[in-house]
Parts: sequence; C-alpha cells; structure tokens
Amino acid sequence: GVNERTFVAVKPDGVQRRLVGLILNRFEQKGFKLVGLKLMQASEGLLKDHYIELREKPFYEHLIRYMSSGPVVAMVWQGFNVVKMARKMLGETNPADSLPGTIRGDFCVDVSRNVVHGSDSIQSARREILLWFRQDELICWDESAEPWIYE
Ligand code: YYY
Ligand code: MG
Repeated sequence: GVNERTFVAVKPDGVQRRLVGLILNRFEQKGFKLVGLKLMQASEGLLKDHYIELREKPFYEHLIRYMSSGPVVAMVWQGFNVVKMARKMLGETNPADSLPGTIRGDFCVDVSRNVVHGSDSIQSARREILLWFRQDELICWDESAEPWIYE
C-alpha cells in the first residue's frame, strides 16, 4: 500500500563522488515521499548488524570496511510498491549486470563500489529502518502533490 516504506542509503563512494543530490532526485521525481534523511558516519557495529545475513561471505569484512570508510546518507522512502521499485531503480548488485537508466547502471562499474543500498524485501526494509532510524526521525507529512501521483 501507500504506507510501504524502504531503506535506501548512498554509500561512502556515492557521497565522495557527489552523487547524493542525483540519487535523491531520482526517488523524488519518481513520486516517492521522503520520510527520513540523515548524513552519518556508520559504526562498525551498525554495519555488521545491517549486513548480518552476509557474515559468512568472503567479502564481508571488506564490505564493512568500505561502508565505514566515510559518511553515508541514510534515507527512508514511502510509496506504493516502493521496496520493489527502489530495487529496480538501483539495478543489479553488480553494476556490470545493471541496465542503463538504473542508478548502478549509470554511475558505477565495480560491485564493491556500487554507490547505493536498497532493502531487498518488505521484511528487511522494516528491520533496516528500525536499525538506522529512531521513531522521531521519521516524519509523516501530507504531500500536496499526492492527488497528482495517485488516483
Ligand atoms: O542487496 P545488494 O546490495 O544488491 O547486494 P547484497 O547481495 O545484499 O550484497 C551487499 C553488498 O555487498 C553489495 O551491494 C556489494 C557487496 N558485494 C561485494 O562486494 N561482492 C559481491 N560479490 C557481492 C556483494
Ligand atoms: Mg542486500
């Protein structure tokens, strides 16, 4: 439903490469509603928790180091089918498999510098939002454009 939310983060490479505005813009233009946004230096503990499902992977330690190498921009987007749509907008995990028109397809080439994160299911979105945001950091606001985005 329209109350569906997902967690998206611009990774340290995306921040360093000045892609934050561009990525925000894609989700805004699509018609999703921004309900949470912050620049933060993520702790190793937070990142290990965030990527807990990948803890056995050979690239796990490397991934945690990359993700803690600089600030990230954490955001929560709300809208119809937003979890699935955000993943489509990101492209595939490996930029080499991502179509032009997707964020990873347009802005990166290396899987371990893939610019952006997006939750992969409604369940992980819920878990990740709880992990990254306090309740009072998420703003419920009425958007004036809503009747022009939804019938
Ligand atoms: O959800 P998504 O980010 O598309 O991919 P995951 O399978 O959850 O992996 C998380 C993260 O790990 C990925 O965005 C880059 C990195 N990674 C990697 O460095 N090397 C791989 N072979 C696979 C993933
Ligand atoms: Mg993932």
